[in-house]
Amino acid sequence: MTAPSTSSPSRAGMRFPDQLIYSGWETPSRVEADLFEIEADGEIPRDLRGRYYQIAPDPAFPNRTGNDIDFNGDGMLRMFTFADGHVDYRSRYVQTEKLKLERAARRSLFGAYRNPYTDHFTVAGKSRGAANTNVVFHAGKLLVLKEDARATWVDADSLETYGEWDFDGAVTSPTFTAHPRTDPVTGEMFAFGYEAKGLTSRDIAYYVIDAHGRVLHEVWFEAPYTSLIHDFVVTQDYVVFPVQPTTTDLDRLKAGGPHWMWDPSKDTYLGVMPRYGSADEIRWYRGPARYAYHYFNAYNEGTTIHIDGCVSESQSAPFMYPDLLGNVYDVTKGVPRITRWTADYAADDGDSFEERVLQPEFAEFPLIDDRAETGRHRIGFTGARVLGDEHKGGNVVQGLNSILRYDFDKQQATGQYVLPAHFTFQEPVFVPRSDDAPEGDGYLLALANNWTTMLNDLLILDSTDLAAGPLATLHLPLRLRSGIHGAWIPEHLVQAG
Ligand code: V55
Ligand code: FE
Repeated sequence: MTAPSTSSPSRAGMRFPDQLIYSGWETPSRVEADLFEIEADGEIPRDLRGRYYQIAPDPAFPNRTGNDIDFNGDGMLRMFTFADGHVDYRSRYVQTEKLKLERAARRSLFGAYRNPYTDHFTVAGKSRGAANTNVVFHAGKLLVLKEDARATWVDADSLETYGEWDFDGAVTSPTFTAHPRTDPVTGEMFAFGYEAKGLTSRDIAYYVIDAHGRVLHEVWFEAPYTSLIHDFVVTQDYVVFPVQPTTTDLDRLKAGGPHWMWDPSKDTYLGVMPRYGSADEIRWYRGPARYAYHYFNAYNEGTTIHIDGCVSESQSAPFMYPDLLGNVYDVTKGVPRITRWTADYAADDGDSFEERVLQPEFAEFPLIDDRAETGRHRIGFTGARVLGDEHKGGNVVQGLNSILRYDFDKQQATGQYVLPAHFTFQEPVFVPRSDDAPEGDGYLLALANNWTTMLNDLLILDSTDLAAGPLATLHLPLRLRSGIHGAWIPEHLVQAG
């Protein structure tokens, strides 16, 4: 049985090649499922009422270059619906322009990650957005995000795709970060696009979008150099753009090379601007080469700004972003650790920022209680990797087998859950126990990869007693390829959307 198609479909059978990124946990799952009443051990808290959305790169076709990186797969949106102690599951591909074109051809037409020079000529100028990195709910819309493209609007219940969303034409940047920040009091969403004037451009467009989805404030400026700006932070009074030496090169792209490489010869710059400021108010603070994919949050006390993230001394994903100078990868330098950067916007004695490593363990996928975002956070959670274990991972460097609770006031870990052997974690999300529960008091939801059965569990942990282990474990009859980010949306917000 073949579906009719307007362009000529490939005659060859479809087969993913024998490559690391298509094997193990990263074997494409590709299943669009509806699952009613997931099996569970333990008691699912009845006050969990809402949706846990998570998005994963899940290649629909083998990449036409014969290999790929994880960050290039087509977005598969997953939704766990929690109600009255029961959980249902749904997954759907985000129907991007890319996926629709490739389905019509029954093969991949878009090539390497963020390199249009590797595309089939028939898709020149088409959106390369894979909608595979994060999911946010703002102003009644569920948006799936990929930082090299516009946001994609999807239905919060059916998961049907409405299409790319440019905020009624107000966001003209062709790129939109996968990590917007939200002020929980004003409902404002802070976002940016980088490479905003085209491939490898230094331009950054910054947007403040109000609670109704209208653009309130917009600033365009140039970074000291073009870099992978995956996340940023916003405080009550400032916004911080981290520029770190994972760099690009147009000639390299034209030759079919990787979009990003790690360049340890360059400095890190933190661009600090008042939250509703202008380009001429940006101050750049300088430090040695560092990389942080993700930050917990940042807050300011007067003009002093504290930025908490998971920072490594070199690129933590060298298999994706190789060293430009050909240095042999130093595993210890690639370990991201909970780290605080501090900068003073009013300082008149130079342009450096302070750095303090707070915790020695490998930590990635940091998060806070969203109710503290842009304000002073005291509690953080993060995926972590207990060193010296024999756990398997999607890749050797980033296998997470633990979740850590970190108290930024006490500057110490105040809870940890370590999975049994042969399990690894995907990113956790936090759900407050109630609207007025203290900061960090609630639940953590996290997919656990069971490497024995090659199936997923979804664990529900008490965020105040991680060591006690899961309150409930949901058992899926599916393997869910490694997701990137997710979000918990309370049911009353979904219904009001
Ligand atoms: C990241 C993920 C991406 C990407 C760039 O987690 C950075 C970091 C899933 O796609 O395109
Ligand atoms: Fe991210």
